[in-house]
Amino acid sequence: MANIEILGAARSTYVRAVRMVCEEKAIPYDLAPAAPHSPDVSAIHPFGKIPVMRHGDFELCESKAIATYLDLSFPGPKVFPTDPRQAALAEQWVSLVNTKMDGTLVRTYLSAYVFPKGADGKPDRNAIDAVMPAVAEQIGLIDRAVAAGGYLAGDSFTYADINLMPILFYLQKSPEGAAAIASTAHLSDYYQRLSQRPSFQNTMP
Ligand SMILES: N[C@@H](CCC(=O)N[C@@H](CS)C(=O)NCC(=O)O)C(=O)O
Repeated sequence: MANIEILGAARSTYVRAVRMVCEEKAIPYDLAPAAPHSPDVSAIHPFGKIPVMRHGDFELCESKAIATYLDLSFPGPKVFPTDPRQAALAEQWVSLVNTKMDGTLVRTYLSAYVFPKGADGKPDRNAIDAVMPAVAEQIGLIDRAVAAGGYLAGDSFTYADINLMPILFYLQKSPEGAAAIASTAHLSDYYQRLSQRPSFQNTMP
């Protein structure tokens, strides 16, 4: 059987998450650099988003679906728990991050730095200030979530953590995001601990 082929850009948080699954499970894979809406990507994802995956003649899009396929198809540590409650908690956190927090933390806050729209090509200070209450609220929510068990879903590392870590990586590199994480009681430790994992180190953008 052919290697797993992940199409996408290394800088994408969603691409990094599926690559981290490959690394955690020691799945051989190739990263084929591809931009959103490029022909190869749009042939697989109906809205042209990255990552997409090829495995032999099987093609798949959407990071969570790709992660599930990898977890079910390959040996190695499970990134989706089998215990019903822990599995549901992992799903819950993937959903919360992808449907709400990605919009606030990545598409609004971080994008203000990556795609500056202010005067003189600088980041739009008003846009950043406007989103900061929501950023602080969501950082606080994650901080409380990891307080008890040290992970998002109970007391073990799951795809919920994998899905979040690439976002925290960029937050750590932005002034207000780094300050917000540094001020937390638990999230700061969580980030430092999980960022030591080889799957995270081996997928640096
Ligand atoms: N729901 C998708 C989201 C993927 C996504 O938004 N990828 C971004 C890059 S991080 C992208 O392709 N953006 C281009 C666009 O939305 O047009 C997934 O989980 O794979």
